[in-house]
Amino acid sequence: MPLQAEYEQGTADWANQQVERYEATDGREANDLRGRPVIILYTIGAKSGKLRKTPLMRVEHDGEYVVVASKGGAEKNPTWYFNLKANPHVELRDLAEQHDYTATELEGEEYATWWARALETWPDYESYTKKTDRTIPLFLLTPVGQ
Ligand code: F42
Repeated sequence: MPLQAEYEQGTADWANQQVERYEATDGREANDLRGRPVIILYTIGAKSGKLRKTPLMRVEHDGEYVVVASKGGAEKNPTWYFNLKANPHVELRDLAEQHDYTATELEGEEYATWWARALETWPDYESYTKKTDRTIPLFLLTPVGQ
C-alpha cells in the first residue's frame, strides 16, 4: 500500500534536484553519485507527517536493501533516521521499480554483514566513522507483500 501523505521537500537542494530528475526519467538519469548507484527512500515525517523523499546509496542483496544514516559523518543522525524509527513502513525506488518495505534497525552480526556490503557500494562510509562518535545506523528494508 503506497505511502499516502503530501510531499514536502527537504532542505538539501542538490538532493531535491536529484530526486526530481530520478523520478522524471524513471531512474535513467540522476541515478548515481560519482558513478555509484543511488536509490530514493520515501518516508513519513516523524513530526510533520509529510512524505519525504531522500536519495541514498544503493546497498542491495537478494532483494533486500540497507539504507545508511551516515549524513557524511555528521555529529547527528539525519532527520530521516527519526522518520524510520517512528514509521517503519517506507517505500524505496530503485530505477523504475518502486515498492513497499518494512525498515528494521540493524545491530550485531547482521550490522557487520551489511556494513561490509555498504562499503562495497560506497567506501567513503569508512572515513565517515572517523568524523563522528555515533555508530552510523543501518536499516534493513525487507519487502512487504511482493
Ligand atoms: N545521506 C545519507 O545519510 N546516506 C547516504 O547514503 C546518502 C547518499 C546520497 C546520495 C545522493 C544524494 O544526492 C544524497 C545522498 N545523501 C545520503 C544525502 C541525503 O539525501 C540527505 O540529504 C541527508 O542524509 C540528510 O537527510 P535529512 O533527512 O537530515 O535531510 C535534511 C537535509 C532535511 O531535509 N531536513 C528537513 C528540514 O526541514 O530540516 C526535515 C526533513 C524531515 O524528514 N523532517 C522530519 C518530519 O517530520 O518531516 C522531522 C524528523 C524529526 O523527528 O526531526
